[in-house]
Amino acid sequence: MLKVGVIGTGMIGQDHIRRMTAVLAGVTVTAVTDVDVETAKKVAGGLPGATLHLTGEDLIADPAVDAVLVCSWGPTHEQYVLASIAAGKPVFCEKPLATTQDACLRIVEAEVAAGRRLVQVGYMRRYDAAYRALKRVVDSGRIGVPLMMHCTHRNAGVPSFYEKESAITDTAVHEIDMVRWMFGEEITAAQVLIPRKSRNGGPLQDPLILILELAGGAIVDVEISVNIRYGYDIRGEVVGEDGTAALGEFSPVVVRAAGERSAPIPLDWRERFLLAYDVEIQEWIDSVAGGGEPVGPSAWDGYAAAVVSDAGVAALRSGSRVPVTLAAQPTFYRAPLS
Ligand code: NAD
Ligand code: ISE
Repeated sequence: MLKVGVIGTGMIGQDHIRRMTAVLAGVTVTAVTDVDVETAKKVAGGLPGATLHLTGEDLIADPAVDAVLVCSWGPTHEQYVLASIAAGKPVFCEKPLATTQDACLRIVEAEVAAGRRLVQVGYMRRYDAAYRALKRVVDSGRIGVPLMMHCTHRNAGVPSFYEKESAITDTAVHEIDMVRWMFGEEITAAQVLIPRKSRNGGPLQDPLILILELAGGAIVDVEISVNIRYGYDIRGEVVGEDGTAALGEFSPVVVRAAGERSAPIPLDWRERFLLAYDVEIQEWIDSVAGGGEPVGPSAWDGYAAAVVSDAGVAALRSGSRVPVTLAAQPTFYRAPLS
């Protein structure tokens, strides 16, 4: 039974605790912490036998914690991931790995120095049945060489701490990781187009279109709308030389009534990616239980996504096309992107 400590008991922290206690196998949540002590106390109250720690560092040092799940805000990820590596404990870090590429590189360097993989990053689209099916079609060659991909990432709304740059660093960063995995190639440049501003966007520039260039010449466009109001809508279509392949519609039911055909739209990421998170966390548990290494998105993947995300932010601010340059990849990470 893998004993997991959770840092950050907000929205996704509570959702991962729910799945680890009620859905998944081979795991028990033994400790929690949050700077919001009242919330952490409430969450700990629902976990018989779990310890409430006042700091993330105390939780990481707890002998009753075999592995760490970091679900706190992005700017706090680096300190907890580095402390977990120093303690020799596997750490699953929600995206982004860290909020700057320099911080991600420090994590990469610490993991390489530790000499074994300890870090996995929460890019859950790689575990989603629809994205996996789309990748299987692309890899099969059935639609020919992929030339373009059109992506849509729409949120009904976003929290009040969300900033102009968050559209890239917090939202489109999922497409940045997914595209590297889907095409098996690095992203080489980013550009941002700014359409007419939505009246629902408040102080944000909403929507945005992010254009990503890939090493092999394919081009990907990502519509990012984070105040679309009607629901959470994720789409993707790959255009190949001989055909196209797109993610299917999410809804499990279609209603025909009163002269209309309708289907429900998910409210947010928890509903749309419910099963992907289940598979992602179960595979992580199974891989690290008994001293094994994680096999999902690595610290290098977290670093590569951060470099592209930084380029996207620079492109948003400057209006220019910004090239992406990655550091030399340590041989430690030289495995296929898939
Ligand atoms: P949230 O604000 O609901 O929860 C974050 C929690 O972290 C809060 O309770 C906050 O008090 C706590 N916290 C902040 N600083 C801390 C610190 N130093 N130590 C301990 N706790 C601290 O946010 P959320 O939506 O749950 O997002 C958390 C992380 O998960 C973010 O990195 C976000 O990008 C990521 N996320 C990923 C997905 C996904 O689809 N994979 C979805 C949502 C959020
Ligand atoms: C959130 O943090 C997520 O990761 C969701 O998957 C994404 O859709 C949303 O835009 C982010 O704020």
